[in-house]
Amino acid sequence: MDIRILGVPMDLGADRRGVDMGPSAIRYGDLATQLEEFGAACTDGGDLAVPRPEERDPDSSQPDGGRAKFHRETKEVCEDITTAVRSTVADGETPLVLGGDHSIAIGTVAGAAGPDESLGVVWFDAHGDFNTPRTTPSGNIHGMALAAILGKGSFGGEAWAHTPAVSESNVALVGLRDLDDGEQRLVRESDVTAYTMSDIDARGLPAVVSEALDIATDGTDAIHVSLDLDWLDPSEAPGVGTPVRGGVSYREAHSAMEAVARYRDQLRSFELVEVNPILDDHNRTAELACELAASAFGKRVL
Ligand code: 6HN
Ligand code: MN
Ligand code: MN
Ligand code: MN
Repeated sequence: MDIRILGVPMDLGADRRGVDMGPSAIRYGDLATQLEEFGAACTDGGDLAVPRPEERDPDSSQPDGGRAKFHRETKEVCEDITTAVRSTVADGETPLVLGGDHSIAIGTVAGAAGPDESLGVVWFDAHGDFNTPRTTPSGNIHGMALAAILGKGSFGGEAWAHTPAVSESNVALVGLRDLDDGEQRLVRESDVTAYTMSDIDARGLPAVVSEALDIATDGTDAIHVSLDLDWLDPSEAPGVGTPVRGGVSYREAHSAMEAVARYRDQLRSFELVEVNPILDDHNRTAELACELAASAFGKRVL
């Protein structure tokens, strides 16, 4: 498998500064070496340019009364991500996109989905990222990323990235434990499948993850896997912008990524987001992100 690393030092979609340093911290965690150790060929495509929030006006207000901070800048960056991901796929390589906050997924998914194809998505996260500019309590686009991908909400007067390649019935969220009220309603009304931490408690992680992968691969041409590091319990992954107690354990996270690796022929793109080195404990979360990527791309003990 040929992997191309693409860094997106993006933090316009989140309140707390620091996730823009995620790509650097993950590379410092020896990502490329870990992938090459088990035989993956790995190139680094460098970082995309992202404007600094201090240089811009967040200008969050939307014509319909909603709020989405830095929506213009975020759209521009996402277009660049889409272009970079598309050309990576066209070159026969698998994009491994390093965030940055979760808003980058809007760009990644649009680039991963070919014009006449269908794409399934598995979204590992404590959060639903299913707000719209009208339901958001924060105005932060990282909390709206999945909704935007599915064409929900109005940004600058129109739906954002509506990616026809992604059908709600092929989207699975795994590990939810923190949803805002309006967001909860939108998840319920949608056709996505949402697994909460309670589902994982009741059924066990392997059963839930295998069902999520079934949903994403059912009738689709390929899948995108988005891994928000706040999916893990903060005791394992303290370096994230929006930690929530009660997440999955170190072993459960590896088990899930090993399940992803069983579908690596269908794995179109993979994403590591929300690593915040400022809040981390000696780069532990970034190193964990590297390990989990290696598991997802097929690293085996034996
Ligand atoms: N993430 N639901 C909160 C919001 O502001 O919309 C938190 C979102 C967190 C997003 O972790 O990718
Ligand atoms: Mn701009
Ligand atoms: Mn997220
Ligand atoms: Mn999250």
